[in-house]
Amino acid sequence: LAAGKEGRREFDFGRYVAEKAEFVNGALDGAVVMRQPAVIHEAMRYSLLAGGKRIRPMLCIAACEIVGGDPSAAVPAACAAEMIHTMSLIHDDLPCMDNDDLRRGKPTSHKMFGENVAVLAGDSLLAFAFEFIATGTKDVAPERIIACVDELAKAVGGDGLVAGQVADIKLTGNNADVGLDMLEFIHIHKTAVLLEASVVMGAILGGGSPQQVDKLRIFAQKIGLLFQVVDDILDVTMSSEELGKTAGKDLATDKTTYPKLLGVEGAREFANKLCEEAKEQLAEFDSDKAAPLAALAEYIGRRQN
Ligand code: GRG
Repeated sequence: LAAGKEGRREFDFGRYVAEKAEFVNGALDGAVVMRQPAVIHEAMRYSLLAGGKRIRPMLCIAACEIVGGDPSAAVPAACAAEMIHTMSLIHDDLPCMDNDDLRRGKPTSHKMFGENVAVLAGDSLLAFAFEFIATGTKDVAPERIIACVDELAKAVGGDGLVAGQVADIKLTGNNADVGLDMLEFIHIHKTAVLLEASVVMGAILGGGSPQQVDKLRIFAQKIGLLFQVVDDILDVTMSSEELGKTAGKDLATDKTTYPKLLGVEGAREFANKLCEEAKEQLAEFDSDKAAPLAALAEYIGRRQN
């Protein structure tokens, strides 16, 4: 926080994001070090350190701070959330899933290392995420560490990321009947649950009360859905520019999106509503400590990539 024009303390979001991203990148770099077998550690590091906005670690650290915790308590969990996010991207890009050649502007893991190593790099990042929380978290009561592991594990498996991915896969090529409920199921599970786990882990590790954790969970659920609604809007508006017409690719094809179901304006209104409802959850926290999470919600609402 810096003194503003009228002596009011203003939160410098750009600086916060730059500092936290640099810090998280350093922590990830130190977490997965080169060792034998070299190829697997090289592949893990390749994807983990390939850039990315680091939204999940930032949410985790900011949630720790809002409840008055020492941010260092949340760093292993913040890194673990990014490891799991990264492994889900590696697997999502595989030929048996989305079959993508590029991720974060670089060749995908299987393009660089082959499919077999890419699968294993994802698997080892998943396992290491939990190891890193268990061995790296310091000065936190063991019950709170176990609660974090539980939270993260639930976000990954058959009730989390995997559930969202499998629902998405089963719909491929069969999009005509997808309604808002199914769209939300996929988005909540593919995207929102990991954002939720990131926030909840930070709040638990920072020493948050059950009531504070509950409020922050609702905050995270709102921004998780917001993230995906904005993603859908970006898909449409970005391709509109490319195509030079008002309807973008998702309005022109079968794929169900929020703009397709609600119209672009309707989807924007829904996004604004989610952002406001998320920020309402922060009302009872100290406003200085709440500034990073509030700014992250706004950033997710107006992001351009
Ligand atoms: C978790 C065991 C396990 C398997 C993976 C493949 C799969 C199951 C799930 C797919 C999940 C997936 C790809 C969801 C999309 C998530 C998403 C919103 C990605 C984009 O996130 P950003 O914008 O990306 O934060 P950066 O690159 O900035 O990190």
